[in-house]
Amino acid sequence: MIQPTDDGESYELDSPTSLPKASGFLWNERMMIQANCRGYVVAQFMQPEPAKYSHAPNLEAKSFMQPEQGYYAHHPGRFVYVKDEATGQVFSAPYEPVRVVPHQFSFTVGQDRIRWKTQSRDVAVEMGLTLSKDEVLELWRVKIQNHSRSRKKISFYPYFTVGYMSWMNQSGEYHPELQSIVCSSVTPYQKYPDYFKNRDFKDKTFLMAEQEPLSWEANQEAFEGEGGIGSPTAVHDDLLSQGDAKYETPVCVMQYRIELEPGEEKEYRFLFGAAQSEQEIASVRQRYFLQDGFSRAEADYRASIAEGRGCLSIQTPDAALDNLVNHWLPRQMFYHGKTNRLSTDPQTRNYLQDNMGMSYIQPSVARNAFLVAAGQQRPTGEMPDGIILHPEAELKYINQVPHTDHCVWLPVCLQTYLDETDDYGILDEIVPFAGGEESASLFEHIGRAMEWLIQNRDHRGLNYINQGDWCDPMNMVGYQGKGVSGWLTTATAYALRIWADLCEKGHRPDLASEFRAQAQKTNAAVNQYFWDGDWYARGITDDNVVFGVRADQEGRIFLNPQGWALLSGAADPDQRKKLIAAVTDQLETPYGVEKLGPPYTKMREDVGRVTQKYPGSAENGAVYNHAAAFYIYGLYAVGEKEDAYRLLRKMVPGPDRADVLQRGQLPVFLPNYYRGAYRQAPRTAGRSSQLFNTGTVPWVYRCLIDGLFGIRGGREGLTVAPQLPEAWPGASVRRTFRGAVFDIVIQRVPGIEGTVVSVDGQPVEDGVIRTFEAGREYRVSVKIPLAR
Ligand code: CEZ
Repeated sequence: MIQPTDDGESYELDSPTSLPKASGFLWNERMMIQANCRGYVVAQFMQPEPAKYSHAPNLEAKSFMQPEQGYYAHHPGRFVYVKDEATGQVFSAPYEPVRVVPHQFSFTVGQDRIRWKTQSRDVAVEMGLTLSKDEVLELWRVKIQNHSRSRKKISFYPYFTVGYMSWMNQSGEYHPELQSIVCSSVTPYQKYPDYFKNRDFKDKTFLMAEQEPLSWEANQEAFEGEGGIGSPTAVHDDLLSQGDAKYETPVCVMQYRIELEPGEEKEYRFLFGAAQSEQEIASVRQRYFLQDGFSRAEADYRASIAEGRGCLSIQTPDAALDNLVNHWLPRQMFYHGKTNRLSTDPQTRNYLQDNMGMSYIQPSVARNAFLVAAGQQRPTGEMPDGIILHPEAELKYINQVPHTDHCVWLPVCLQTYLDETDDYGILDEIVPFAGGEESASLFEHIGRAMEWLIQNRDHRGLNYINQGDWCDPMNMVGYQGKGVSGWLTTATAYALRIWADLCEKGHRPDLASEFRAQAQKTNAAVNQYFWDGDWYARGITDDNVVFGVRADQEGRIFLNPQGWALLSGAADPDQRKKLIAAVTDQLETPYGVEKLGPPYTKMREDVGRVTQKYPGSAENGAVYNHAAAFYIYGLYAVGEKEDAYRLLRKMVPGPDRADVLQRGQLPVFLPNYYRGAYRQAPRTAGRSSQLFNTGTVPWVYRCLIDGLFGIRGGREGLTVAPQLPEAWPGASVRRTFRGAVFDIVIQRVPGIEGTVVSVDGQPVEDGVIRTFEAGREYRVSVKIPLAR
């Protein structure tokens, strides 16, 4: 069914129907494309705001990437119809829209390409998709193979959907001089200033062929005829009608008629993408086909993706986890760090966490991001809801709703950057505040952010939530200006604790003790007002109602206050035991730990929009992997390694078939959630959102580095203190750190209590490797006690 290729770099699925939504994604700095095993595609590019070149078949809402996107017959996609000229039989690759059950099928998701192979009777079609390094272009290879023992006469039709481009102006026609079908449109607008904003838009979608087609069709309806998309009339005709579209929904279909000897195959190359003008399309043709830049572009793209290698390569008893960590987590982290989720105004918390992840891949990118974010901080210390990344950009969607948590992420995310690089010099960088009236060191900026968190509180010392904290749709707890967040108050205690440590390490012990005292005071307030006896409450509403407590029928327990109370130090050993038991008992499922439970089934006007989300979806009680990662990081922080590993492992589909089928995704990315409501709606529990935009990945990577393998950087060097699950006899890790490479072998041995570390045979007393040089490799032996 599904298996990684031998080199682990790709994952293969052998059926278009067992995991119908299984998908992979590719990206570059301008665009992103998610393609599923059946040929359906979601693609968008930046100009500078997100735009499409392959649209839905009718007007579609502009929104951010959504979870659990449904597919339908005319959903945008990339397909190849094949007609056996002798028998007239038609099938389509990869599977949609004709849905002939293939004799053989494979869907292979790789690091820099996605491939499909569909064989119906004795004709096979291979389709391969990759991107260029920095253009809005899809690079396609289509190979037709004759697996019969006789000569075959075949017509095949690349069918690339364009959809409903514009209610103002849309058309399509074939341009022989460009060997392309070019579909033109005008992005709709009504205010004249938008004309000047839109006039350079890439409003053309084109399918370009390297080999001249025998015929073509640019009119969707004419192509389908009465046969419909499942059996288009035009494919059953002898030749496509060479039609155009005139304010009609266009399409890109070409026809090739070939004769293949037994065992013979022929390959064709195509480009599909967006352009502003025919001149631009002509230059693409020149560069990619007339000067054969196609293969070079493929190689450049592969190299650009390979730059996203992580700093960990592991070999453990858990092969599926190894594959995810070695081949897919860094890739997903790199995507977030390089594209900022294709937003010109990423949410501040997302921007900081996504770049926290880049600390493990390209620290210079992370460094720049911390300075960019600080440069948009208000002189009051408050951080904005979004970070503007383009001069024409403005704060949109959720960034227009005031949230009060963004300051927390500065020290929490910077800590990872400093652990990896020891670049404390960044704290001396002078950065202006928003408005540019005043500038100060990054150190001062973060200090003010902490002060802002300390003062943005009520009389009880609890942090206001306004219209949301980390949980975006928790928008009615504090919109009247009195409601407070249990999670944010606890997270503030953790941030103050981290900042105190960084002040200490940054040679400001005076401030360190001040912030440490504030952290303790905050933890005390958390215990006074939010401890419910067995777990921590989620918050207190404008009407002073505590929620997320035993007394609640719905939303009785929330995960985030529990995880962060482990991190902030608010929970003492007895409270830890109780909250972990409560989480295990009420929120743990076979698919991971749910964000809250029981999910809300009706609106709570003193909590907000989160309670209106479908029970078990997204923030309303899904296995929300970002929140689960926080909790797992908290478990490692307090040494609860068995719970931590068990929950970490539940994030990865499989290994058993039933689990993979229920989740419905390939383990090539971590989705933002798996459906929850396991105790209420088991039929849908575990289903993947298929949404790979999520802050989960950098936190899972932190769990691996700071927790499971315990190979964490710090001012002194690399601290080695693994927390392997008891079931593992050992593990080996190749860790790159500050330019050096550490080959670490961890083994359980009898007769020892603690962890014994040696480097190249030399014992390292306290497990901190202080002396090492960039460019050198070191053999690290780590001996740990036998399993209890
Ligand atoms: O967006 C995420 C945010 O990007 O929701 C997280 C939040 O911490 C992240 O910063 C938890 O709320 O508006 C909505 O209802 C959406 O559900 C967004 O909150 C959510 C979606 O994942 C965006 O794709």
